[in-house]
Amino acid sequence: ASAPPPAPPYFDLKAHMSAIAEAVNRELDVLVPVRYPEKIHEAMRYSLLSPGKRVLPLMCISACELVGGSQDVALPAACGLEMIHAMSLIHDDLPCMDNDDLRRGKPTNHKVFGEDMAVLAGDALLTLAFECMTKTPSSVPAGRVVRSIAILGKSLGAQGVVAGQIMDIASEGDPDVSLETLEYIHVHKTGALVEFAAACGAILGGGSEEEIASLSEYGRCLGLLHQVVDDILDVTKSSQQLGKTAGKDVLAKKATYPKLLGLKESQDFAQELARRAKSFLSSFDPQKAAPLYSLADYIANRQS
Ligand code: GRG
Repeated sequence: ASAPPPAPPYFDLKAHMSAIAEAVNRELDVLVPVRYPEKIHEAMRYSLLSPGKRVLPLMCISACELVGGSQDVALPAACGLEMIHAMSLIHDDLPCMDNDDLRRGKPTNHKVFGEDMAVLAGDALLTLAFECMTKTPSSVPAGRVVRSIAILGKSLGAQGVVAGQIMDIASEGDPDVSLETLEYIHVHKTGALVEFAAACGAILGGGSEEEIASLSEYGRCLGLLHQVVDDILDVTKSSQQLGKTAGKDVLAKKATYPKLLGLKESQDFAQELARRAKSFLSSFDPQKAAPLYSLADYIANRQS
């Protein structure tokens, strides 16, 4: 095993997160105005502008700044990432997928706008995201933009997010899902976009090949970490809510890390993933890498 990373300097992640969320939200509001035909734009805005943590933009912008780029270089890609995140949630909630009525505490997109509009709002957000990726300042060499877009296409398609979603659907209700399959699902369904967020920030910011590779690995670890922690919280939260049998029924059918590894082992695995993620930052100036160090701890230690 490699040496543990150095202790990061104190960093106010909350303040940094709010500042980035504000900048991104302002930009998203401009990028998707209500215009003719109004209903589709309203459906897009409903999910895109609903309050989320904006973790993907944070990763993208922080990776860009870490390799010497500025926030305005990564902002269009950061907005594109949030559009893709929103579209994947809209489609994930559809009756033909997870069939969820609530998301971020509000009725899901198809519940408000209808299934047809929700599918199209997702399509429109996905295509707008690709358009958005090209809107970098003119100082950014076109080759970096093209490379980012190529990786994005691959990360989302049948070798990436879509592959994870397919395996997730295929293994639903299967009592014998293996640890390998569970990891495949998470690494593709969630990890691919998180990995891209960090890699694309590094590419657009002009990082070296080593820096781009390290930040991709960092993102990959954080994507999996997010899902392992999600699984752990499913168990620990539902054990605090005895009597809520509906949630338990869903959990009983779903393959999760605690179910396959045990709770303690899953918690250890989460700590190991956070450690591994941070080890990919060890070649950077710790002061400059502080946002990404803190983000790894934040994702590992979140309670909800
Ligand atoms: C991307 C082409 C393409 C198709 C989508 C539906 C689908 C195919 C994939 C599902 C992807 C999915 C829903 C992954 C889970 C992502 C995830 C970690 C969601 C929760 O993120 P939070 O809690 O969200 O960070 P907030 O609300 O804070 O933004």
